[in-house]
Amino acid sequence: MRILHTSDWHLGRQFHNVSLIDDQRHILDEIISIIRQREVELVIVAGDVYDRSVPPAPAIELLDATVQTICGELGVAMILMAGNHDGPQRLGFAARQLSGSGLHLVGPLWQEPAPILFEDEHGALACYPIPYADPATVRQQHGIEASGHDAAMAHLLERVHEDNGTERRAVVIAHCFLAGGETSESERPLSLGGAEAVQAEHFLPFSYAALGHLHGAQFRGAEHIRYAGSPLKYSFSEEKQKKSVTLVEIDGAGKAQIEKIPLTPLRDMRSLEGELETLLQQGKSDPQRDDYLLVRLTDSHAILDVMNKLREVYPNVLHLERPGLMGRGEALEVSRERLKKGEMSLFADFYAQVSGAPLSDEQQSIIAGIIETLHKEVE
Ligand SMILES: [Mn+2]
Repeated sequence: MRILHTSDWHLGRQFHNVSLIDDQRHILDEIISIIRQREVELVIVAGDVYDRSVPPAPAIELLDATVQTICGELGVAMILMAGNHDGPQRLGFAARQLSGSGLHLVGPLWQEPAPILFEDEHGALACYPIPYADPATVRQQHGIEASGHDAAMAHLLERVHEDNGTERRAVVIAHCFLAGGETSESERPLSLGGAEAVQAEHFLPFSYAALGHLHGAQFRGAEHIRYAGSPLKYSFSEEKQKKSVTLVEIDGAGKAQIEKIPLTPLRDMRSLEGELETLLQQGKSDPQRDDYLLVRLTDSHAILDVMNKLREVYPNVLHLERPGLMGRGEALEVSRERLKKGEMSLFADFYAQVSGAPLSDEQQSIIAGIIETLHKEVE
């Protein structure tokens, strides 16, 4: 059975007040091409389908169109499971009615394990989704003592193991943080103070564990206990990551063959560092200048209207840092006299930037007089 494992789509996400819906549409189109080309039989989205529990209308439209293509036109089954960002009741609407059509929506956590059953040339294969639930919910719903995420997950996997037995091949789908996992800034922690970690070894007995939550693709404990990662970068901390989906082939013996298939975004997300003039020059011949950028300017003087200057060349600069200025700012002693000198040098920088020439002695004394007068007025 050929399964495409992906997760953390976060449809409807905004980044620095910019909607990523066009980028998400582009990457889902690419995923659909992979499903066609590689003759995928089942698509698993292991949580965080949407970015929030009440997603914006364009995100719902995009998911609707995607499901229509994958399940409707291609006839490929899908499991869409709730993660910590999803509203489980909303995501699970009409799940029982839709499952007959090959669309399996998994919203709130089950009371009894509820496998989704498939058949291939080797026989039966069971998929067990474990949608995200906090330990308090698991405790209350299952009447157990579990104090944290690890104990709660251990209990749920124990139930799955009992339900499935040892003969049938089983894939577990979960949304959790595995101990030792590498995090990114775009993940919302599942609990404060590090109590969120789950031990990877609980997942060892299964053919494959399709995990969601961590946005970088990685495995923990064993090759078949794996995060597919998000299909797009959702923070600048992910700029070095290469995003992908994971193709998993489960053979007759229940062994998983794993292949990562890289994805190419509409616009990449990366950072640039240097002096303004250099960056503007480079940008003119940069074929990727539409990328989402974090710019770190190393210039040590004040510059007027920096963001607009940068955006003339790089239209999607989302965030600006000025380490050059901050370094100098920290060195300044905040005394009255120093502050006055600071104003003068800031103005001198500004003047030189705008006019291309330094202040003359006469101009300097005029500005010094004005600053003096302003300070007196304030006092
Ligand atoms: Mn996520």
